[in-house]
Amino acid sequence: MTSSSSHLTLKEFCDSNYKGSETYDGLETVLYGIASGAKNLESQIRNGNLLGMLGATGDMNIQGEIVQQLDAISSDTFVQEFKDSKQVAMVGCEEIEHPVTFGDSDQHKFIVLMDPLDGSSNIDVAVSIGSIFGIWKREPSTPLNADLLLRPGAEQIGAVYVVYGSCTVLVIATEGTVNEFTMNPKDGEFYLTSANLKYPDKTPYYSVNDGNTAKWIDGIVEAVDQLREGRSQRYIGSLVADFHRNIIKGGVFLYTADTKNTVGRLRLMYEANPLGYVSVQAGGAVSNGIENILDIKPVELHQRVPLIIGNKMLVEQIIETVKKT
Ligand code: AHM
Ligand code: MG
Repeated sequence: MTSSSSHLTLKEFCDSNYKGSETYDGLETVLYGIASGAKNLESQIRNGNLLGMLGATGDMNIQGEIVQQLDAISSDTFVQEFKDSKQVAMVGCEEIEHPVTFGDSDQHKFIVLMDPLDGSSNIDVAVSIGSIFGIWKREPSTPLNADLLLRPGAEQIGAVYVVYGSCTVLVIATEGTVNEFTMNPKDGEFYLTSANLKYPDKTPYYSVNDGNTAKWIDGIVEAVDQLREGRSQRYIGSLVADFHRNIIKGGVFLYTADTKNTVGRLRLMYEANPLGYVSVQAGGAVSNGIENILDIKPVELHQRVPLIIGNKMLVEQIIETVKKT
């Protein structure tokens, strides 16, 4: 067994990869903020049942969904971390109607869009949940307005996600590389556990909510039938955890439009764009069935999108099957 001392710490990794780089300088402070927020949340999630922090707040969010106590706590936690970083100019958040603005100095050079707690329906039942972040650059002196956030996912300079599962992992993607860090619960530090992650060629898994079959168009019914051949279905119901399994073990996730979710269910800015960016850096793909999701020019902060994400060959196979059916 290797000890954590044989792994690079997040700080050592950031020092050698981001410090002093023209694009990424300052990003390390944003990443430390995410790591600190994740460590804090990890403990609240593990103890939530004992501390009376599970269950709903009684409020409804902008998405029309019931807000869980931990949704609100995670949103507040990361907003505070980004404010304290003094590097983030604005944050868009799945739980907050309007963007949160921190400062417009030249030092405030990053924009973050986040789903602070993905998989809300799994909070109360001890199943993996996570946090998702897309990171954009803000050029000096650019005015802070909503348009600064409504940019295609292809303009992200990085994306990060955390999975609070049987262990807590933090995955960071920047141009061409995806790196996984695991939290050591003894010291709360994140250590590099997988460098330069790429999807494996094998694709043992597909992830879809089968309960929606009757609502799908014929092309998706056919595409899922094809996926079933020789593969196991794995569906956690927390996108970030399903995505993490598929990137490591191989597979594809889809949540397309159906008669109930006519424009898709998942959020372009908080879920599809950041995970889409990670997927592409790992050699995979992301599509709404028609185009690369990262090329979509967003019109609205909270917009939803059909999502097909994972192994490139499988994403293409699904699109082809839908076209032909
Ligand atoms: P959330 O961000 O409020 O948790 O909602 C998004 C979640 C995804 O994590 C998951 O893939 C999907 O909703 C599950 O939806 P369904 O219960 O319809 O299968
Ligand atoms: Mg979510």
